[in-house]
Amino acid sequence: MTDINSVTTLTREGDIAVVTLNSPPVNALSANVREGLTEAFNQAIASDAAAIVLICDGRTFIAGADISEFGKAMTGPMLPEVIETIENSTKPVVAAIHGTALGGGLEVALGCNYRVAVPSAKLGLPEVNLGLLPGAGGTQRLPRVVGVEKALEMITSGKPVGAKQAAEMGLVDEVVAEGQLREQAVAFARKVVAEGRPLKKVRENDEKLAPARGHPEAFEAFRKANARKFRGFLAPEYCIRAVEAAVNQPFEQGIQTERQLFMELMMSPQSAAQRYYFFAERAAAKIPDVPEDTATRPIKKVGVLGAGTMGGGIAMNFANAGIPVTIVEVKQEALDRGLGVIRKNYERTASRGGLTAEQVEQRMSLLTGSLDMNDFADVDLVIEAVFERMDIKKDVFGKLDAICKPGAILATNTSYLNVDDIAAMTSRPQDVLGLHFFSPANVMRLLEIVRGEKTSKDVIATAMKLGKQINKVAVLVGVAHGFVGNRMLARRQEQAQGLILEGAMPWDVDKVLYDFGMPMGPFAMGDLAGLDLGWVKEESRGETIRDVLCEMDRRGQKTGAGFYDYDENRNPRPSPVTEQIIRDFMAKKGVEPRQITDDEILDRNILPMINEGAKILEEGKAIRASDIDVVWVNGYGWPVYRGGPMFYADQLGLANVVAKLKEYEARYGAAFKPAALLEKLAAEGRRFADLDKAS
Ligand code: 3H9
Repeated sequence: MTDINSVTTLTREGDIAVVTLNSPPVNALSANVREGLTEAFNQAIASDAAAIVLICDGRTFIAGADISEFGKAMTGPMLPEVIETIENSTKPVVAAIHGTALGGGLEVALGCNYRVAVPSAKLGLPEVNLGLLPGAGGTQRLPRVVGVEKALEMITSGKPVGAKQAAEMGLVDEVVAEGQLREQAVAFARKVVAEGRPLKKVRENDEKLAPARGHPEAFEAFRKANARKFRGFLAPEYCIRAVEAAVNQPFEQGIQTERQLFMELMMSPQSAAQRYYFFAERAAAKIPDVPEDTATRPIKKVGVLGAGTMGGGIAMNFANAGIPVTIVEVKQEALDRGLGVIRKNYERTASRGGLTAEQVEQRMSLLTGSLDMNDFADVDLVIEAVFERMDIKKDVFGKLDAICKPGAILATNTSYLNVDDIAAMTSRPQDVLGLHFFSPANVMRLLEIVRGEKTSKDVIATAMKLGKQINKVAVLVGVAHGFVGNRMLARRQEQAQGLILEGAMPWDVDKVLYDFGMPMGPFAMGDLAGLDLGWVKEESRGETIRDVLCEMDRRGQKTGAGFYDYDENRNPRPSPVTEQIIRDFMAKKGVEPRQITDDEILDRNILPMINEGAKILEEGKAIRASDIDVVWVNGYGWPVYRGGPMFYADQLGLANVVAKLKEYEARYGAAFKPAALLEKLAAEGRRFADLDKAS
């Protein structure tokens, strides 16, 4: 065995040379790995070995370029050069893949002559998720292996394919037995040698490109079909152009085009935001005072109180993860309705091919309905999703305290209320916390985990782990009205409501936020959620626009009208009725409508949110600025290519943010008074990101 460097070894299995990488955690292509690969391949090629196998130790094959190196000065050989060394080998090279071959990792594998993989392996080009394109030949080689259509799909979606599917596409030459990758890859290499197969390089095979030549309309159709999904993003369009180059240009020129497009993306603010976000999401999983090895409590059975939309959605998460759930409701009718809705949801997924009929039944069999809270006696975790009123929640927690076994975790799904006040109703506040799911709870990935004053560390560790298990992005937040997400949203809502009483129409406000990249604006969102959410007819005094709309039975999409009018397909139209209501309101208040610019609309929606984010940090209600961004990207559709509100503020420059807030404060008052932390950072020329680095 030869140690090439600290992360690369070269060994022999008889006549086969084996290059092994071992660079935890994911064998990313750091300078060290690139150097090791180059040297190992040079030596193996020069040796008398008949063929070469490339394999990785640890949990995965190469998971891509080392993202932490991006934006810094590069040292060592560049990845395309490394791949060229491998591709120019005079003897066959076999990539042996387990775990994930992603991005630059798959590009290395495409530089090999053959690829073998274990069934659990996944192969993909996820660069688009980082605002990039595969920049080491991936856009030129993948279409040569799997054809243009499949390559476009893989590259622009970033979604990996499993080994079996990869084999069907021709991306993997042989699927080998799990746990026997090394032996099987060596055996495969021997077979190639024994059969005297010609040394074919991916770059030389243009066969699968031919059908796309002279058909630019196919690319146009692809753009059109995905326009909604790609809206606002730069990278997917660049990916398409690179694949077009693969089709229309000779390989060498295509590689140049790819490189140029890659470099442009690499310098773009969008990619900077998306790369930041990649690490932000991973940072959120780390809690400074709860070490990663904190013992967790086993969660083998869950209870959910309430079978409404929220409770049902929450229960589905656990059934999806194979954890049995007891759902308790007050009335049989409500329980039946709730379970019926869950079944319908699963059946809808099944009808689209997402689940088999057996899987639907299997998941339903994990859900047990009951009318008796005493059935929570044996659960390890109970989540209440009852009506959002403190007296009701307090009553529920008193009961749960009496019923649940010692050590069971008691969680509230409240969106606003004080978790400490709820915990105080129990004899075990250390076992109480908030698990704030977002609607629809079976779809939305965000989970705010609310840490009460007395919540114990092992309960937090358990909740964070469980969050991952049920495929959520969990963010730990502190007790405050609306926690992180809704607290910031409230500031935006105040401004949006204010703007429509000064001269902007709801659709004017919505358009600015939509164009900024949000999936919809506040008024379209209100119509979707239902304007009568939390509205009580008997108490309505026509004091707000919403009151008037609801009194007219314009309660949003479900009644065919709200702020907007809707056609039978729920397409919105600006509503003359709403406009008149707003005008009447203004007239009554003696307000003269004025022209409000799009810039002001954007500032007034976004700046108070950033300011509130600063207050949240000041009060220690979020651990990091980047955690706030994770909340907004996952829970509220903040465009990931803008990183999140706090990253966006850093990009605007905090001094500019403070200056603008002061300008608006002078015009509109205290709602715009800059938070002390924001003023301090701005004065020191620092960013929110600097706080995170220090933590
Ligand atoms: C690329 O390849 C560009 C090329 O086309 C062109 C170049 C010229 N770099 O996610 P986890 C860290 S772009 C650096 O928690 P999992 C991660 O931060 C790249 N670090 O584990 C974390 O660190 P920590 C294309 C990386 O099991 C630790 O590894 N590739 C990288 O849930 C564990 O990660 C991608 O976009 C990296 N590439 O998931 C793949 N990857 O423990 C990105 C991971 O300190 N990676 N880390 O927090 C992934 O999708 C997942 O990490 C993976 C494992 C599926 C591999």
